[in-house]
Amino acid sequence: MNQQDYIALEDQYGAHNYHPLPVVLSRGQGAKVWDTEGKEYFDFLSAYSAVNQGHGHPKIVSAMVEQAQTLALTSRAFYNDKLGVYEKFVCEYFGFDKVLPMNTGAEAVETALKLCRKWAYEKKGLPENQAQIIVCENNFHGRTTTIISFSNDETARKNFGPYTDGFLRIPYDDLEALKAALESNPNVAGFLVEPIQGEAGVYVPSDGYLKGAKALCEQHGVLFIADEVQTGISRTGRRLAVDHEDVKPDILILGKAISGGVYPISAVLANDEIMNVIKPGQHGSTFGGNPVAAAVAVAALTVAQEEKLAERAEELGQKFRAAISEYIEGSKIAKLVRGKGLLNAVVINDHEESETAWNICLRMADKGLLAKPTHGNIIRFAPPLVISEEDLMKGVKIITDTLQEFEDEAERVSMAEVNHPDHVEQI
Ligand code: IF1
Repeated sequence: MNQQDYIALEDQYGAHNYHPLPVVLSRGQGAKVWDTEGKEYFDFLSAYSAVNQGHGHPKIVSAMVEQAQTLALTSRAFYNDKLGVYEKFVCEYFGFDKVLPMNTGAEAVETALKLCRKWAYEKKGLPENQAQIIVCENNFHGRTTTIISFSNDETARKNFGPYTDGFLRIPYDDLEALKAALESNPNVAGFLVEPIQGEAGVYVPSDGYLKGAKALCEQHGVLFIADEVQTGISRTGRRLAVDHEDVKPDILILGKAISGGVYPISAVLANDEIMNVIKPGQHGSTFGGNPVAAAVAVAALTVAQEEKLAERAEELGQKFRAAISEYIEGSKIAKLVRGKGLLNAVVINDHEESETAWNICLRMADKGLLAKPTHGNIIRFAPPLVISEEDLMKGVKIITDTLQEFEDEAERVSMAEVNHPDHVEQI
């Protein structure tokens, strides 16, 4: 089968809930992936930051294979010899009393919301069914019915109603708005926030925002819930993005790279006074905390630590932004680069519905670099954190060469317009 055949299969038999770049991948190693015809690419998406440790990491893969050959799934109806070991490891790693293991990011967000509400009724004493959770505009926390209920992305939520109640939405990166919401609503149980908004276009809040938000939550006896599904596990140059401001969330949500991308694993961490409100039968999952997941997560977190991935992300991220900024200074097509660590985005100087960012991604793929637009005019760049500096800089060259080609083409079109306005109009 050739690439078109594979694409045709997905097109015919798969639901059309994605719009992939026309690249068919069949192998990955470290920061590189290869398509079915053997063409090599730098992976600057990392499966939306799930593959921080690089494709096919031998320690993570062998932990998975060995455990799958030994015992894969018991359900939580019985104890197993891997779960407790992982739970102790992850709690000590992030400094919490307890963890609740789940599988996907959205499930972990749901878990955090349930935990927060239950805590609010049983510990804070809110009247039953009145708890409110504050969320931010342009949030992205997953795809479940409840989560999309508090999204303001019409594509994600339209015609999936009726929606779940109990959420208040305020502007992101706005402490005054948070303060006002907390002061005017006595029934607030928690504040759910992404330390950097990923889907919104790698929107980094002002310095001090997370610290200020945590302080306001503390003042009002409200739980600060950090969704680090995308920003966690060393991606932004610290173990967690909240570490940049020394903020300790009351509830921490992890997913994606806690498995190194080989297996769906997510986790919710909290201290006893919160986590202990959940009793047997009140929450769970068939696969959550299974032996393969437990072994994989220990290996993936160990790799992040041993290979100093946070330090690498910090250092390489600065080099990436410096190189791209230098190019952007003289650029008409790229407006700015922003991000932290190796979670970055370039904003294209065009309106949100334009095809420019998509076309740039197609051209970069031709040249051997994979990235994806978000919101039409923003391109996210998030390579695996194990990428070598040399490969990162080769990636930068592909990005800037491609942008330059688009500048030159735009220039030619506008010159043609000046010289032959009628001719251009016909095109
Ligand atoms: C899709 C973006 C990334 C997340 C945060 C929870 C989840 C996610 C902060 C849910 C998931 C994804 C899922 C993927 C696209 C994607 C994404 F473009 F939307 F922003 F990563 F960049 N919290 N993010 O970012 O985790 O249930 O998927 O395991 O198409 O939905 P999940």
